[in-house]
Amino acid sequence: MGHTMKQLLGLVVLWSSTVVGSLNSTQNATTTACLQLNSSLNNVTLVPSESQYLPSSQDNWSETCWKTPTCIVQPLNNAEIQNAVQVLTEHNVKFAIRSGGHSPSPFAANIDDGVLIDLSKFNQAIYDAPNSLVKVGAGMRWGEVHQVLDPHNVTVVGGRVLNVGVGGLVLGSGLSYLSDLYGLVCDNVVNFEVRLVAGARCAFCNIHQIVLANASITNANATSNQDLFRALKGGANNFGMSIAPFKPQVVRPRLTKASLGIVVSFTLSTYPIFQVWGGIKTYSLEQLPALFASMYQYQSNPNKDPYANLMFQAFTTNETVGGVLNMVYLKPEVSPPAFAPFYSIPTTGDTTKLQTLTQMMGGQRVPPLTRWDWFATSFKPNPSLYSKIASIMVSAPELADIQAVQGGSLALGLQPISASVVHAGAARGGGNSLGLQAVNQTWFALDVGWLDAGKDQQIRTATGAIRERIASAAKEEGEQVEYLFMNDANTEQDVIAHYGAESVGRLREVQRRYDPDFVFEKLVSGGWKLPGVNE
Ligand SMILES: Cc1cc2nc3c(=O)[nH]c(=O)nc-3n(C[C@H](O)[C@H](O)[C@H](O)COP(=O)(O)OP(=O)(O)OC[C@H]3O[C@@H](n4cnc5c(N)ncnc54)[C@H](O)[C@@H]3O)c2cc1C
Ligand SMILES: *[C@@H]1O[C@H](CO)[C@@H](O)[C@H](O)[C@H]1NC(C)=O
Ligand SMILES: *[C@@H]1O[C@H](CO)[C@@H](O)[C@H](O)[C@H]1NC(C)=O
Ligand SMILES: *[C@@H]1O[C@H](CO)[C@@H](O)[C@H](O)[C@H]1NC(C)=O
Ligand SMILES: *[C@@H]1O[C@H](CO)[C@@H](O)[C@H](O)[C@H]1NC(C)=O
Ligand SMILES: *[C@@H]1O[C@H](CO)[C@@H](O)[C@H](O)[C@H]1NC(C)=O
Ligand SMILES: *[C@@H]1O[C@H](CO)[C@@H](O)[C@H](O)[C@H]1NC(C)=O
Ligand SMILES: *[C@@H]1O[C@H](CO)[C@@H](O)[C@H](O)[C@H]1NC(C)=O
Ligand SMILES: *[C@@H]1O[C@H](CO)[C@@H](O)[C@H](O)[C@H]1NC(C)=O
Ligand SMILES: *[C@@H]1O[C@H](CO)[C@@H](O)[C@H](O)[C@H]1NC(C)=O
Ligand SMILES: CC(=O)N[C@H]1CO[C@H](CO)[C@@H](O)[C@@H]1O
Repeated sequence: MGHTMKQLLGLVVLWSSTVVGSLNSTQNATTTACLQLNSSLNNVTLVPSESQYLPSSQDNWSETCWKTPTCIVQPLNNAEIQNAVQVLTEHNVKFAIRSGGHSPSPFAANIDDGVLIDLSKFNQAIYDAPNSLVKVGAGMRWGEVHQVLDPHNVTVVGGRVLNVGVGGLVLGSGLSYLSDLYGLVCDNVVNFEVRLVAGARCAFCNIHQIVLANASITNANATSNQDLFRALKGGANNFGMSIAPFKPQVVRPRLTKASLGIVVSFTLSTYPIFQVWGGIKTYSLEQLPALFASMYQYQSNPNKDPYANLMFQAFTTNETVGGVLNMVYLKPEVSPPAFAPFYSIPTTGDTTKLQTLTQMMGGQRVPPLTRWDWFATSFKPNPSLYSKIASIMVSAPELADIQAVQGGSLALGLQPISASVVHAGAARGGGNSLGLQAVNQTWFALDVGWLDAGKDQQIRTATGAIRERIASAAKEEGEQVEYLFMNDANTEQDVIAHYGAESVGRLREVQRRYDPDFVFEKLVSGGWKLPGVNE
């Protein structure tokens, strides 16, 4: 779009606000901040009619997350990110932050009547071979990270689907095909780089005003800001957004401290894993009981091979898709014994072969649906529970409510987590926020996809009810596990409360230390929050 057109649109914005005068105080502050950002940053998209607005506000995985921010800011570098955050806090404007945009939680990474910060220009990965580390920009997709690492025959503990973003996945903990060996994705971060804006809130003169003092960079790692390092591992956007020690240069009696940070890069450990055996085996739905039984056998192997990893999904509402077993052995060894429990079940398709891990992950399929949501629950593996779940998933009355919606499609996901995931993660040092128990467990996910925008509530109610049936079955069997995997959870699930009282207490303490008035908790309002904070 040419400058003349942009100026014209700018005039329209100013005209509508001054002449029509229809903006309330919140909208006025947001519009004012957007105009100020537009004058100081390179890439600010102001109004819905600008050509870049639609692709950007809808640049995400699920249409349920398409919102209408007042403007979209795409900072190009650290100076711009600091500038953006300064302007937003000065005007007390609500905002959302987006990395890869793959969270299906509607306001986690997008916003109505607020500002969307799009981190996609933080897209550099720098490999540090001597230290086996890679510094990854927070706005990257995992596929871009592998493009940088593949020439060196190394990999990271990262997401299992290449198109997903780095930022949200890491801050939500992150499950990887390498997790039995090295723990969760967040456990493999050795440094979080946080760009921060330190400021002070003027307590009496104007409740909203932030007096800005300084802008700098902070590292959170095993030796520096350890409390923040630990909090960020599972702390979602609560700490990425709101932390750093504040030392006002001019101390005024009526100022309380406040500070705000955005994670701009993650330094991750790399590992020499490259050629693997793996791919997808598909099954007809009638094999569901056999698949559940094999899954139990696989999980109860007393010498579970940590190089073997899998993720099972079954689309019980769609015979055509059926059961989908993504499996990978992290060495170039065909049909290893670790997967033996599955080999006798007849398949309807099989793409397993020797290939690179990146190629294997590139072969993963996601059905072509436009609206998505997820619900998580966790339990210990148990054959009787597994057969109850298999039966719920084909007979729950709510399945009909899902199938009645255009494209309505429900998948169950079984993600085996061995106790060694927890031990391997702990061995990486620094701790995390998750409150995991070192037991064998299954992170169960319900993924629901559909097409009809008018049926969001019907779909969510039905899926939530099926999740409740499964959680109750786990409770009846005495196999319930408290932890909920954030990256598979529904926005209504109080994920952080499930980290347990000790972890929540520690997170609250870190928050109290840095942001006692919850200023930033309130400005970044979407996604999973610390329980009780706004009470
Ligand atoms: C097809 C598919 C496959 C998946 N596979 C896996 C998997 O293998 N393992 C796994 O663990 N998860 C997986 N997920 C879930 C995924 O981890 C979450 O959807 C995650 O939120 C995606 O991260 P993102 O950066 O793309 O998301 P976004 O939607 O951009 O962000 C999610 C949340 O993180 C916050 N956030 C992001 N970046 C920052 C930052 N730099 N600072 C502060 N806050 C930030 C956002 O504000 C938002 O609240 C998958 C999702 C999809 C759609
Ligand atoms: C936004 O910035 C562009 C480019 O700097 C400028 O041409 C335009 O006038 C600005 N828009 C408004 C409404 O100020
Ligand atoms: C916001 O309100 C102030 C004070 O009333 C006014 O001067 C300004 O023009 C308004 N800004 C916008 C963008 O509406
Ligand atoms: C301003 O208007 C928006 C959009 O209609 C509304 O969501 C918000 O609550 C209003 N805020 C105030 C302070 O009135
Ligand atoms: C500006 O940002 C939009 C998305 O917000 C993007 O499509 C576009 O390529 C960016 N332009 C530049 C010059 O970076
Ligand atoms: C990567 O591995 C291949 C064999 O799989 C080998 O030919 C190549 O030299 C290796 N590259 C590096 C950088 O080690
Ligand atoms: C920020 O603070 C640091 C250390 O207190 C100081 O060295 C630096 O000059 C300050 N920067 C600005 C922009 O005030
Ligand atoms: C940890 O932070 C300190 C202080 O900023 C920094 O000097 C050090 O290099 C960081 N460590 C790592 C592993 O990045
Ligand atoms: C995990 O399961 C294996 C196989 O049943 C068992 O040998 C191991 O003791 C279990 N570990 C824990 C901590 O329960
Ligand atoms: C089942 O899935 C296939 C493949 O994704 C799709 O083409 C088909 O439309 C789906 N059927 C129903 C009833 O949703
Ligand atoms: C830019 C981008 O990834 N957009 C995607 C948003 O989600 C829809 C539905 O899955 C995709 O078709 C787009 O490619």
